[in-house]
Amino acid sequence: MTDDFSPVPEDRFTFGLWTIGNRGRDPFGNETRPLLDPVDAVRGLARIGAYGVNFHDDDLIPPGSTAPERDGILKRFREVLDETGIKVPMVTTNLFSQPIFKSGAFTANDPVVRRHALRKTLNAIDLGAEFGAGIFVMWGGREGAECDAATDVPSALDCYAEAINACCAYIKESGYQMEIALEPKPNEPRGNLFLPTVGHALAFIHELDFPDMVGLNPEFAHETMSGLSFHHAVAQALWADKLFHIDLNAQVPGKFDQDLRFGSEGIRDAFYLVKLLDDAEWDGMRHFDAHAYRTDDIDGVWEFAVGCMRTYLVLRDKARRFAQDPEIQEALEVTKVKSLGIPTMPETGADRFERLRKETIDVDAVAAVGYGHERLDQLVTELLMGIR
Ligand code: GCO
Ligand code: MN
Ligand code: MN
Repeated sequence: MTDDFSPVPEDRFTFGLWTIGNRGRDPFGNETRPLLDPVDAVRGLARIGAYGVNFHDDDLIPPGSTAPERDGILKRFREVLDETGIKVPMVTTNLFSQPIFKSGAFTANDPVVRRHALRKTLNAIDLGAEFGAGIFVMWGGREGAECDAATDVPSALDCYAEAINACCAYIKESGYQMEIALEPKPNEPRGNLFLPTVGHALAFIHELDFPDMVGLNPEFAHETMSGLSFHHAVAQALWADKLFHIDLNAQVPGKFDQDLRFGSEGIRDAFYLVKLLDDAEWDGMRHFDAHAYRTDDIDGVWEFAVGCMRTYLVLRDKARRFAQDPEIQEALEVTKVKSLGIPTMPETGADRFERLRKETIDVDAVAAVGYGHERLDQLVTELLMGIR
């Protein structure tokens, strides 16, 4: 079936090998799906209209592969990319699965572990460059603590910064066109993770040696786990020119990291997010970092992937209707939202504070004005429910 909500590569939707290849394992249960060959994953993505595929080093090249095995895997993968036109916009490194990283990678107390993590990351950067990836995501899955006595947060952050500085220097010295996107998360798998929110990560970037090369990869589920608005977090990242990449999925607040199909929960926040990206004409990759319910087989996986993209396109259509709906536009006038574009103090000159002070207004009259939020919010609700 092809309709107005059928994705095409120009929509810039991407998936990770680990997302469509997710086998349904959870802390209580084993895999419910067989391995998905990366070559079949790429063919499937091309079939459903995606733009690209992203991967961790270990997703493509299983740890322990010999050099000839590695060459064979890369050759097959390159061939299927050429055959399908699927791109590799982002790569990342797995610094969380292997036991050596049980107490952190870039922030492990033992410098032997930190050096091992850095070596693995430099190799993954090379791998990304080989496939033309412009974004390198860093999610510090094991950077954190349960036993706070066993770490020292400021020193751990120094180590975190040192590793990122080294990666930036390596990218520059290698002549690669690549930027780093940090992915904040509050907890899981560690009790507390370093750089827990978009706000923490934004502040951290300015302490780095090459702040221009480092931005964010915010994730819907991660901010929601902290009880924060994802739409607001992304808006601030955009405002700071730091939205380098985005991880889309769905999450219920107060629950474990669910990685649900985009829009399956939190549809309102998802709507405002899509509207934000569309209004800003943001041209980055819409990456779905989510996976199918473990109840499903491979057919369900492709239903899931198509569902993520269709929901995004439906919400994009709603965002455009929002802009054209006369009643919504009228209600927006009442809110005075466009007046945010008026500077508060346009005055210049040495007497500007004096002029501000001299101005008189009718405080009670201004305070008595209603802004019509109830009407506007109901109109948005009706738009989302499909009757506008
Ligand atoms: C998670 C994270 C990961 C990262 C991925 C890319 O909660 O497991 O979201 O899926 O996004 O490792 O770095
Ligand atoms: Mn996640
Ligand atoms: Mn993620």
